[in-house]
Amino acid sequence: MSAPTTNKKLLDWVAEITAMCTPDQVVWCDGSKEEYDRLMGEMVASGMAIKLNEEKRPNSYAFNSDPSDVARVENRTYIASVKEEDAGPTNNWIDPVELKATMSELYKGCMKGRTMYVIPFSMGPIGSPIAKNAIEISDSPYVVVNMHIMARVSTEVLRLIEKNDDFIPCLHSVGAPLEPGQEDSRWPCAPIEKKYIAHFPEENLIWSYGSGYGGNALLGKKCLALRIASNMARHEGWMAEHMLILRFTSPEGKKYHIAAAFPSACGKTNLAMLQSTVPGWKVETIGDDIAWMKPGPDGRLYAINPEAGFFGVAPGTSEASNPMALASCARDAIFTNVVVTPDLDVWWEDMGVECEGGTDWKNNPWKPGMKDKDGNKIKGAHPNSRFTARAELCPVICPDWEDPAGVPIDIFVFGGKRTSVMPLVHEAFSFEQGIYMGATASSEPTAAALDVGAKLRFDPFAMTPFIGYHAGDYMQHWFDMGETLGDKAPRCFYVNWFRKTDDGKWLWPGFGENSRVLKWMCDRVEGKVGARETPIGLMPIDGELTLDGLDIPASDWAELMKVDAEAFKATLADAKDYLAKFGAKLPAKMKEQMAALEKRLEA
Ligand code: SAT
Ligand code: MN
Repeated sequence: MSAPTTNKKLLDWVAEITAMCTPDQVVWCDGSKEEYDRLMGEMVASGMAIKLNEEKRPNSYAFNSDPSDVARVENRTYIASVKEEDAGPTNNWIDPVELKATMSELYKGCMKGRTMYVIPFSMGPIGSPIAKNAIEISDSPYVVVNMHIMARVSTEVLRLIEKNDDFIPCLHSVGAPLEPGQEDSRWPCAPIEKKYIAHFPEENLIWSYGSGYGGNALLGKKCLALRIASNMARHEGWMAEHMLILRFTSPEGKKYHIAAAFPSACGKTNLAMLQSTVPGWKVETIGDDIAWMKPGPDGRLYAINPEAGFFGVAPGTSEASNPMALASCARDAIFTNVVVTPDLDVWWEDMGVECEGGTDWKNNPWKPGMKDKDGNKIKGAHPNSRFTARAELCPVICPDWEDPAGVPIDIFVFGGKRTSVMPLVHEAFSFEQGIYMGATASSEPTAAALDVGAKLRFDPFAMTPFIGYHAGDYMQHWFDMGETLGDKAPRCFYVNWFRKTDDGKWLWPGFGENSRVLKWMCDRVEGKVGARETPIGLMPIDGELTLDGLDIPASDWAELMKVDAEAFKATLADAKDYLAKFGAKLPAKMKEQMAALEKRLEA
């Protein structure tokens, strides 16, 4: 196949990788439907993909991964900056020269017997001033079809690369060369000790080896749009954040844009597609995972969703929890590691529908309630099984979700999962206190035996595994952005949907009812409601956060709104311990925030 570009930089890079990886052939991708259908056809023929029932799940496919390759591998993920101190305490570091030597050895001949795909893609609407052009080279056809959904794969990107002579190179191999005559496995990958997810921030370069799953392999997502982009953003004066973006519109038609950061398993995708229970107020989705934000000409912060699809966790997605996500994958979707039913549809735990059985994610016959030899229930779908769905199919996708200029952010929301202490909602006194809230976002350790007695788990801005440089410098970048934005900075709030009573009952109904909290935030922005000052921030005045139609006893509400100064002192002490690991890079402004909070709690 002759190369469909004249860009020398790109041709040289492709030639260099071809010589190193020695694929049987090189295919330049164009993102067309024809290409998608052809690759799916080939994968169905090879047994890697299952074509689902055309009536029930049109144009959709299921895949099962190798049981060793089911999620991101954080302990094999590296920020290979030239200086170790630039990777900081939240990242693994290897000297880039050493890591390149190790990985080059692995890459040598690694695509033997395979096709090498060259995938031109844009993160963000093609040509948007906030978007980035990139090329992923991969030997996985599964990666190609997923990239078709998650990014904008197009030859138009080649035209932009020719014009700007610039792209972000992303190299990926599953790390499983084939000898002549050797039968391929259904999900080729390399053993864990050979997996590397490597980032070279000084070169804006990504090298991934050995895994075919999710963020390890779809390099536009966490590797580019968060780790590499966060580092570019800090130098270029913008922000790459692990945030959903939504539009919340009032009955009068006033639009508010909210960006929210939550650690995993806190319902980010559900909030992004929330169905409002506040009469007349409506949520529209712009993104469910990543926000790229830049100050606009009017000095406000404008956000785009760099992705084109959702790579959502399947288990727990139901008509009750997130009907909009279900609708998004009703057709044209890819499912990985779910149950395939005898009528060739999909199923997963807590989907809210009965299942008689089928083939589980390990390709074994499966029935609900089945137990292993130790008497433990066997799950049909892997807990990290996923749907890959086109954002445009989401029934509540915002009409402006692809606006190249982005949407102006009014509100930042931070949060974590805490069954006690943290109230339902509080607002920061200032943007700088908002940064403190984001930086100390925390969740309780799980009930797993090893965690008993453990301290809170901190996950600053839900970015711990995704900050592509020193986390102290990252926090300083937030303060710098605050200075740039001045009084145009978004208002900051902290929420906790997960409070429980002492006997384990949820205090707050959650899901669609969370819209009541969002409405209170918009009323605050609008100056329609006041707030009561507490040591930790500004909180709703009773009656001003609407509870109409909810059956919440006054005592439960009091509990949801309680600020226990002693408990907060303990949380602050934990936060100080955690932040100590940033050493001299902990911003002075963060220390000021901690001292001010301490003083307010003592008063
Ligand atoms: O596998 S991904 O990194 O894309 C999803 C996730 O872990 O959040
Ligand atoms: Mn995520």
